[in-house]
Amino acid sequence: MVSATLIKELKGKALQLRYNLLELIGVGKAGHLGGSSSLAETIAVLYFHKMNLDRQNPKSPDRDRLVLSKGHAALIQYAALVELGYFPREELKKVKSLGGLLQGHPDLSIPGIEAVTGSLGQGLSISVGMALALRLDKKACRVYTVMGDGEQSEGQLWEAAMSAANFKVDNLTAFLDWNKIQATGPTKEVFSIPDLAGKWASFGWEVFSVNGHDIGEIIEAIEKAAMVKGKPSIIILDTIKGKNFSFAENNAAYHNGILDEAKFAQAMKELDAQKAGLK
Ligand SMILES: Cc1ncc(C[n+]2csc(CCOP(=O)(O)OP(=O)(O)O)c2C)c(N)n1
Repeated sequence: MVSATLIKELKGKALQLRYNLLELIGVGKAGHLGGSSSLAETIAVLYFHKMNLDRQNPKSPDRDRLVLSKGHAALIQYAALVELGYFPREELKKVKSLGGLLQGHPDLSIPGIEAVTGSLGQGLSISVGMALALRLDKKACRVYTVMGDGEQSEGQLWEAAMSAANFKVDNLTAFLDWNKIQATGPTKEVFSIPDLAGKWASFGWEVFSVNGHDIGEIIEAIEKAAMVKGKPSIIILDTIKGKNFSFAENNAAYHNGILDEAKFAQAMKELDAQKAGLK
């Protein structure tokens, strides 16, 4: 049972991540709000509770790794890395600008980023390699990787899924952000992949399904996944794309949409209301 104090603390972190998303996106610029905000709770749990990290040394060999396979949602990772102190806050305003540190997709020049991603389907292969290398080095670290549901149509991903099962990669936990919407519309209309849980199980993975906005459920699934021996695990996160921004929820227009001044102000107001509710 996860303590109420911890849940409250991590809810506060998830809220801070969403404020950081707004700072990153700003007014009048395109930004991946939808698929970033669907991950806020999971990213908060990983970076502020579960992952073993050394804030003074982001490259510590004993760190846990997080590979964001759905690299277009980099903003949610930047939102967390800045809170860990991996780069100065001023960088948030310079995202995607010449001379800025933060690229539109994850890049190895950014402290805390483990892999270059953005071409969908590659992050799981990278993660399997990392997990195997850590096993060879007899390191107790875990590798976490986050995929999207639209991304599930990439063939390379299933090759990686088979190899992870074949090599019994049990130091790897994957997440599937099942927000049911991809870039241009509902995933089931763009490229339908029914029974994702059944597919992953049939590929030899241990499958957990949780409410991806419920911090207690996420923590419990991560802990159960860490106990699984002899096979990799995947946690399917039932989420809402654009979560906590009413105009963006379940709305493909905010996959990589632009916030005008009115929408930005509304988004801020909605987060402020949530903040007041957390007190
Ligand atoms: C190989 C490849 N093909 C196409 C794209 C363009 N693209 C960027 S995001 C996206 C949709 C991804 O949907 P999903 O995985 O569900 O992400 P989420 O909705 O969670 O943001 C696509 C097709 C890409 N980045 N890589």
